[in-house]
Amino acid sequence: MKCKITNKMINPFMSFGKMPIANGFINKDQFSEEFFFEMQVGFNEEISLFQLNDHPKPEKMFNNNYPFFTSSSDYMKNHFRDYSMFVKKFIKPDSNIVEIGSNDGTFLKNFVNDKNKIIGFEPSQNVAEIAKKNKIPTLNEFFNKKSVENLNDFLNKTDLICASNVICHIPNLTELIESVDMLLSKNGTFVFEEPYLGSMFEKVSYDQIYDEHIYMFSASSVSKIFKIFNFALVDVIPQPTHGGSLRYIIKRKGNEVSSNVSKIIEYETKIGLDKLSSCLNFKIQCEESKKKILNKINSYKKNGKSICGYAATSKSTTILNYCNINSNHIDYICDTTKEKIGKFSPGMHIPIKDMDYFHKNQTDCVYLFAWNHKKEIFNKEKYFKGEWFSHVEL
Ligand code: DWN
Repeated sequence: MKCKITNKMINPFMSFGKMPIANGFINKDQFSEEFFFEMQVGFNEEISLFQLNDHPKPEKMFNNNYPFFTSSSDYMKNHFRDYSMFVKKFIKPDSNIVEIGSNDGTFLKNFVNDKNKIIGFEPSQNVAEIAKKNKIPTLNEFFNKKSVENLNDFLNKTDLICASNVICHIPNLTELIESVDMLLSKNGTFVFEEPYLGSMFEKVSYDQIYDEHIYMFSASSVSKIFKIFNFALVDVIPQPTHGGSLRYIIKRKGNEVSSNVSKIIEYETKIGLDKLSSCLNFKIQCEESKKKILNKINSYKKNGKSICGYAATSKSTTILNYCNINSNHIDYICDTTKEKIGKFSPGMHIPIKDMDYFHKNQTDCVYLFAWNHKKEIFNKEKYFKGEWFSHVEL
């Protein structure tokens, strides 16, 4: 595949095999027409960017039936309230604010009572509808040059653009940054947070890689990419969300840069996060992780234990399909999302049940697929007497 920023060929270093749409939960009558793509990953050393070799068209993933809602986690709701407090230092009482991939409006709702003019871009119609119902100004569109070019009130007049767990979903980073450039005021700030490549390598949480996650960023890659477009990474702040994320603060070139940036880039260089060699090491660790989890599950089964999954996350699609774990291993996956309940997991077709089912049917062992929400979930399920496990350390 050609890198969309440098236009150079990148050779994939690893394949996770055939993958379905990570959030493509389906009914039985759709099994035969399910879409799959070969999920290979590559690394562009020139800009230190970890990326998918190929990905389904965005419309195949983000449409009228997107089943992920930011508000499904109380912890994340609090996180977004704190995030909104953090960004207030970048705005005036009447500043314009844009969010890219605003989902159900969990973040923007923290601004609706202020004098700020806000707009969220959300391409999944069912999710955008929820935000609109909650009176959060939302455009049901992908964020690109075409969708921003007629926003006269916002062009060059937006003091703050935010995004969370979204920039890695956008294939054309060049157009993304050019669209940000069209909106941002002279002293405007672009803040986004994403799962961190360094945390994924450390935890061997390869389940962060799926169709929607086209890129895994680091401070090194973000700094190099934005430099090409005359922007600068001026600060970077680690976040505990999604197993370890980084919050990137971007401004037009010429602004003061925090020492956090050079510190983290030095650290990344020291551990080789900017080199293909760490990816090759990660590949070996993924293969070991796969063997380990299969041994664990097979040993539970041999000992007559029942197993279910907890939370039908996008991430679980990668684990189940890469490790070939199906309903012979896992009886069902419980989840709180009504749009997933009653359907089957992508590719492996494990039934999705509601939480009531989980509480009424005592299972011996539970694969925690939402390991990133373990604190919140363990707190809710403190009366569960069985054994929790996952491919990452709990
Ligand atoms: O980037 C993305 C992240 C932010 O959200 C998207 N590409 C899609 C999605 O990924 P995910 O599905 O892996 O996200 P979570 O937040 O790890 O998991 C959400 C799922 O877990 C939902 O289906 C709801 C479920 N869940 C649950 O059943 N009980 C979540 C919590 C916290 C719970 O207590």
